Amino acid sequence: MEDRPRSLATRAIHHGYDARLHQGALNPPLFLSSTFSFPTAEAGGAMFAGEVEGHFYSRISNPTLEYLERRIADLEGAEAGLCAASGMGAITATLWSFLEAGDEVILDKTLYGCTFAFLTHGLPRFGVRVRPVDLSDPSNLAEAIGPKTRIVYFETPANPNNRLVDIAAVAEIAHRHGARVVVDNTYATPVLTRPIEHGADIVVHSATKFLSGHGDVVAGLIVGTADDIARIRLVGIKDMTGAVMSPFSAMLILRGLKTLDLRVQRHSASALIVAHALEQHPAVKCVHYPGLASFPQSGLARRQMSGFGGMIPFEVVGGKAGGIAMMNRLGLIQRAVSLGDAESLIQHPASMTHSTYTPEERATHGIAEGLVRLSVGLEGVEDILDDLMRALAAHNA
Ligand code: 4LM
Repeated sequence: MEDRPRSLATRAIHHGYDARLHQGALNPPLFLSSTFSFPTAEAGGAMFAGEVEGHFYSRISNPTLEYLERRIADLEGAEAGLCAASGMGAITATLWSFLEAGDEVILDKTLYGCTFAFLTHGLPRFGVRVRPVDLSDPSNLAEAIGPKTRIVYFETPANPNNRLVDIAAVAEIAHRHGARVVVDNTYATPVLTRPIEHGADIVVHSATKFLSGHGDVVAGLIVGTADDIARIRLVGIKDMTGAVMSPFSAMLILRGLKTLDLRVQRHSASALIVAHALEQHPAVKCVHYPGLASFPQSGLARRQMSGFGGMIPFEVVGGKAGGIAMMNRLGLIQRAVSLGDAESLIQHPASMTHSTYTPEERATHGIAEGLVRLSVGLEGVEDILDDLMRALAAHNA
């Protein structure tokens, strides 16, 4: 019988680890070692010179991190993977590795608040030009891209409003101009979208979210070609940021990945039910969920995603004050930033995750002041609905 490729759910549990090499232990060992001894001084020198492979200091590599790097690369369909201390560590290390003064980055208009702050307020201090462009229409990229554009950067779905970017269309334009495409795949995870398959060069993640899934770790991951990942490891992580993941965090993420497929399916199924219920409620002004027929990019969502994820941005009647009041009436759903946890979480982007934008920037970048963002958790969906309906019923009163 011909070998059929294993499913993502199976690879998330098994890929890149052989228990027989570790006394049968089904979970990868935790190598809590900052440094590794050399058999001879010459062997150490050869490792430093890159002539011999091996672990010698955990700011560069570590065996526990290596298991996770192999696994995430496989799930994303990339050649190689790399761990980082946080999502922001992954993003900054990646960008520092490819940019110098005089270069230009094109970024989508809607990005997680700290990514936006790093790109638009941080990088220009070092002579890098940044141009926010609405990439939900790829023709805007064709107009904006130039000979100095090194990187095109976006999230899809984007935080906080779920706007999508057509990865293949953007990659085609970027590559014609010699620019790398970097996609933050935190929201979709490789269960729902694999940007490399659509032409992206590098994928970054906040592994703090769905990948680890239990809200007990802050971490980041990067995948790409072996050459790009080696460069980010040696330049962005080793020398420029030092944003190294702890082996303990890698162990927690490897544990989380075992249930990634199951969890993301459940987050998506519950979110679709919740999005429909919210959309029909008279106290709700609008719901931005890619699985709804009313979502302006629902065609692209169906083409590019195999499910619609657990994130629901919506606005209630009464704008910001209405949204805040509704949040304060919730009992089960926790008022907290972050996302992708077992617990349902709700936050107000304009005063929390996206307070790094000025009010004018939020207005021109499509982030409504009244928007609230729900991360649908793994509780029984009927309990999530009860909590929301109770809070919204009082809204009408
Ligand atoms: C939040 N997000 O939205 P670390 N990329 C995306 C993100 O949503 C985040 C990061 C990167 C939230 C945090 C408070 C799309 C974070 C940054 O937090 O550095 O792992 O990831 O609620």
